[in-house]
Amino acid sequence: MTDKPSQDKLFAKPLTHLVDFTFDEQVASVFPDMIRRSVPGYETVIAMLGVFASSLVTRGSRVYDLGCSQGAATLALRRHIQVPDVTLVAVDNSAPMIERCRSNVAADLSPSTVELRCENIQDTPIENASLVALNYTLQFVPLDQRLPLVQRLYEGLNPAGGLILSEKIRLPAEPQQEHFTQWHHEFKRLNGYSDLEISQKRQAIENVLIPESGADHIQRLQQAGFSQVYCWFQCFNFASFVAIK
Ligand code: GEK
Repeated sequence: MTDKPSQDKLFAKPLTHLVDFTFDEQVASVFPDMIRRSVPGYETVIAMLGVFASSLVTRGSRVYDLGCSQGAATLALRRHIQVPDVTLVAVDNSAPMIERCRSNVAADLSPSTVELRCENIQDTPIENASLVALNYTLQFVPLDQRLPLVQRLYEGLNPAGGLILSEKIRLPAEPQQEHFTQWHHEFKRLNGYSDLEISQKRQAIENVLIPESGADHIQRLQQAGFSQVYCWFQCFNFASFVAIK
C-alpha cells in the first residue's frame, strides 16, 4: 500500500525561480491532498463516476481512465462495474503517479482486470470501449491536439458508449470569470492554502493548464460526432460533461 499522502506545501515558501508545473515525484508525493484541496467538487465527481460505470459499462468491453494519476477515478469506476469480463485501462505519462496507482489498484479487491500504462494518452489505442474518463486531463493537452484526441476516443467507443470529461473551465464573460476565480481562491484559502501558495501555484501552472469554456468543450464533443452531450456537474470554474456516442 502507498504511504499516507503528505500535506501539499510545495508552494508555501517564496520561490525565487518559479518553473512550470510538472507531475514529478514531489508533486506525486502530495497529489491526493493537493487535488482535494484545489479542485472544488473533485470528490463528488469521483463518487459520481460510479453511476456512469454502473449504467454504461457493458460485458466484455474496455473502460479507459486517461490521465489516471493515482487511480482515484480508476477505482471509483472499478468498484461500480456491474458486468463481467471488463478490462480497465489506466494511463498516465508520469511514472511516480503510475507507481502509486499500481499500489492503490493492488490494494483494491474489485474483480475487473486493470492494465496500467505509463504513456502519453495520445499514444493509447482505444478499442471496444464502453466508457472513457478524461478526468481533469484534457486541460493539459496542447489546444491543437484536443480535437484529434477526442475524435479518436469517439472512434474507439462502442455505440451508446460514454465519455466523461471533467475540466477547469474559463467562463465566457466578465464579471462571471472574475467572481468564479475569486470563489475558487476562497475555496483554496478555506482549505488552508495561503495567498502566497495560491499565487505561486497559479504562476507555475498558467502555461501548462489551458482552460477552455464549457461551450468550447460541448462544441468539440459534438463536432467529434457524439449524439448527446450534457454538462452534468459544475462547481465554480470546474465542470464535468458526459458525451454519449
Ligand atoms: C483523478 N484523473 O484523480 N498523457 C498522459 N497523462 C497525462 C498527460 C498526457 N498527455 N497530460 C497530463 N497527464 C485524475 C486527476 S490530474 C489533474 C488527473 C490535475 C496526467 C498527469 O501526469 C496527471 O497525473 C494527470 O494527467 C492530471 O481523477 O492535476 O489537475
